[in-house]
Amino acid sequence: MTKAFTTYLANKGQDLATLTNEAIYQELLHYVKDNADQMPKNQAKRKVYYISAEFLIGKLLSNNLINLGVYQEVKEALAAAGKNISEIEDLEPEPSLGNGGLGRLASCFIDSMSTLGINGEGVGLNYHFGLFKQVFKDNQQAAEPNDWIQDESWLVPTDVHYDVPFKDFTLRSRLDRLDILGYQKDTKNYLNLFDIDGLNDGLIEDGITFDKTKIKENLTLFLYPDDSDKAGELLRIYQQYFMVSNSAQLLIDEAIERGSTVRDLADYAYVQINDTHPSMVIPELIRLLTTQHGLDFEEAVAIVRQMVGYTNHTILAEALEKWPLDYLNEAVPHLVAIIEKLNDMIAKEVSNPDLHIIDQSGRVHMAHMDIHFATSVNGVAALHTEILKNSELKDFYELYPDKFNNKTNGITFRRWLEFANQDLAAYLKELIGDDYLTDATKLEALSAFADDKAVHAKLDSIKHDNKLRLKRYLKDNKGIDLDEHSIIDTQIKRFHEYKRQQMNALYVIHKYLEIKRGNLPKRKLTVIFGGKAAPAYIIAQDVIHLILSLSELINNDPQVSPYLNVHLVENYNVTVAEHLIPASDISEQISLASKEASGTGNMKFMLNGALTLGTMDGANVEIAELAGMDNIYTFGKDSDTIIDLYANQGYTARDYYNGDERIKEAVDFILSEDLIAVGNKERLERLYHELLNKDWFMTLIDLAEYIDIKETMLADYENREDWNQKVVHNIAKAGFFSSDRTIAQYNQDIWHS
Ligand code: 26Q
Repeated sequence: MTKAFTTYLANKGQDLATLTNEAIYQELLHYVKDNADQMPKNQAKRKVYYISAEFLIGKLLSNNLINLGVYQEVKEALAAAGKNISEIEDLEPEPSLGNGGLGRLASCFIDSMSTLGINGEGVGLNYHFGLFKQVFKDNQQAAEPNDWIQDESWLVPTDVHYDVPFKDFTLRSRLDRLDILGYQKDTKNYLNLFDIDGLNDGLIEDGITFDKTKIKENLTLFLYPDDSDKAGELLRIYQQYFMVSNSAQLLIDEAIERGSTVRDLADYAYVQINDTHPSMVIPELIRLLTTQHGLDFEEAVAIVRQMVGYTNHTILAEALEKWPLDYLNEAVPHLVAIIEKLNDMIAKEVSNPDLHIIDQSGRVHMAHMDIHFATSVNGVAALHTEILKNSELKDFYELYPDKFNNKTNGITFRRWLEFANQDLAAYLKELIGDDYLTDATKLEALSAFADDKAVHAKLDSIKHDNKLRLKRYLKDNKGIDLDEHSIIDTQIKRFHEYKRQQMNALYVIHKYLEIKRGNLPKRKLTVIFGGKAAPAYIIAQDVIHLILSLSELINNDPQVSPYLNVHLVENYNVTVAEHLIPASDISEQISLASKEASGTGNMKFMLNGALTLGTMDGANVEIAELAGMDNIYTFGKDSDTIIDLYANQGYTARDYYNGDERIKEAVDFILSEDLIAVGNKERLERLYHELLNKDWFMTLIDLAEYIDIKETMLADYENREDWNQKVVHNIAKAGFFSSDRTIAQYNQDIWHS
């Protein structure tokens, strides 16, 4: 039983009213850690190891308080002492152990594993400076290290160490853990983050550049350091091997401790491989079982074949990892010997060389290795899994039809509703009770209120309050002045051409020109972007530059800014998302169909009462099915059409540019004097030529439809009754997207834990 925070403080002779916010934060940290300490670790026999290079966990204080069931009580105790819990939350640094969707998904999954009482843990790396911190200078992105680890943090040190052998040296690991508490659950799990002892942050030079060759000192400095050169790629291999060797050693040790003879290892452990970044765990387990535990090669392979599953998160060819054998030989030659034997095994059974692990140019296809040796191969949304089966991995599907399955992604409602949107959560409890926190399908009871005007009014007022809260946050932290009376239209995600932020930017230009011509909208529109671009991804940087330049031009134009504002929020992260999503009216999910595996932001917006403006891609398809086509705004070419166009090289950007005056005018504006005056000519020219001459992700193919449907949506917003009816239907059907559902399916179909 959790003791009250005030009692805990009183026992230490402390009084809330006299403590500073910093001191309260420290006390809360210790209070939660003490509670977690007393909780037994889940001990179920078959343990799931969710290995992932990324865990985008977000701040932990409030999430832990919610899961302990004491958030309201602590919030009220603080308020009674004249303190504000959100000011205390502000003091916690946000770790940036992930890029985006895949890392955030892993974090929702470990929350759900604990909540469902599954013995399942995350395993990854403790990057001390995480993903870079994004800063804007001269309307461009620059990267700085995010120094997130403080003396007192959520990390719990352990005395677990392993030796990880590389070609020329051996690195000793250390393990720090985070307690992962389930929602109102009395057992806990861990997020295991491996690290090295000799890390040297003195290697960091300007921004996030550092000596990539000093592996013994740099291994856990950054997440995905720039891999645009060989040293960067090699470092990635070192990181990946370090991660999986530690995972494999931990898993075997823990299984033996729980009674395994190693021959029955698969009864004690299951490894879920989160994209191909941890794929080397397959040969590493085989190596350990043969060299340290006395099994012969065939026995070891047979065991490993029963205990790993692979999740694919992308169909972009460039993101599928293929490591040159030469590189692997430089870092981990002992693994190459095993990978070659595995490849020989497969080559004997499978004649088609396209399905082998090692290709003719000596590159190791990590996904191929996974598919051959996993019990399960899954995609992350229904459409994505169909595309894997019917096109991207068709030959593999024909070989192993039973391995392929879909697990549509989900999100944890504790963070994305209960915490992020406290007013909405409280109102839902008033209307339908709080069962939905543990059984999300209970939200369906809301449908009964779809036409209820009092409910609509309350939803409007909650949204408005969330806009005010966002306004304060953006003013205090990001230097942005938000108009809380405007329609808030939000696109937050990594910058990538396939996600088509540039299409949204072209809409903004169109709208700007319309306003300039005197076609004034009924209500002001605020278009908000957030996201980072990989430092080596030039076009994505150019799109960021376009948006920042538009923002400067438009927000400072007295003729336009009463009707239209554009903001790009600096250093988008989980905390920013927690503020933006509950305040948004429109959720931009406009990827080129077939390219977004699932998306999870789309689910968060739906749950928080924003309406989706999206293509029929990823999980948008399921959102449309569940909410009903009348309750979401879809547009654009479908995935079959796009896949055909790629197969036949059937897309020419110029045809669309020449075919619609609005498109031509918007694209041409990129090179207008007005924009060049605030922007960088070289970047704008490069983007203009890219859009006209290449446009690999087909921005222009859907732009006309996008403009039209967005206008429809803005007009529909004025009918508050219809709009709120759609909002209610969306929230009511969002239950399917709980990560508790997703994890229950993984456990039932794959893990059998
Ligand atoms: C690969 C090779 C070299 C360097 C980096 C990488 C790399 C790094 C990160 C490849 C992929 C990623 C991340 C992918 C990712 O976040 N995918 C997203 O996963 C979400 C969860 O399943 C989906 O919802 C998104 O649709 C998908 O884009």
